[in-house]
Amino acid sequence: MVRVGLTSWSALIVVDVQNDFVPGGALPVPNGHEVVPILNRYIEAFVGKGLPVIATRDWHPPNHISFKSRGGPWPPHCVQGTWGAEFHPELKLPKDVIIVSKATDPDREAYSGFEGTGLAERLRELGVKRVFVGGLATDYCVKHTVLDALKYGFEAILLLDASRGVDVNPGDSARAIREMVAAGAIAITLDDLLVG
Ligand code: VGL
Ligand code: ZN
Repeated sequence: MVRVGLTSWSALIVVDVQNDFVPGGALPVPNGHEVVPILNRYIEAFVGKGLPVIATRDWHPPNHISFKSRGGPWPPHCVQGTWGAEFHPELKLPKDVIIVSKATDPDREAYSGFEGTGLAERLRELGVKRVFVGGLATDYCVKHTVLDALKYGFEAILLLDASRGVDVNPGDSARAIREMVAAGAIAITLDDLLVG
């Protein structure tokens, strides 16, 4: 068991828990809906300590470069303003959640919540040094968000129980977890959280 403290310089980053990424959506992550009740428990812990909660969302224009119509790998998903781009209805985001929209440029893919969003500066202004990251998908946006957090000098805690992967190729999620840990991330589950 790893024990990781919910210190006063911690923030939670909930990655892309949107209708299109759960079963029934346009680009479903297998069992993606399972992260919702677990993330709600993490959210409760952070809100209880008055710590910031950030929710990223994939927020594509209808002609985004990642869509098959433009030669990209994905079916259209998370198009700005559509039902599929809305947060999962059972995700209990606090009223003062910081929403970060990403991959809004039609001509650029952006898997990381830090890419082109100003998130690193925003976190620094809040005095954050440690980010806890969970959501969808482990092998894409969670991975790139965790790796960028480390690159920007934050401590990154990967929430294993609150993340699920696409696994386009079998083993992608397991490889992504190894890559994040090799880069310096600490992988935990809810039991490891020291709320204090
Ligand atoms: C994602 C594929 C395409 C993600 C976003 O949120 O992990 N994956 N766009
Ligand atoms: Zn996308």
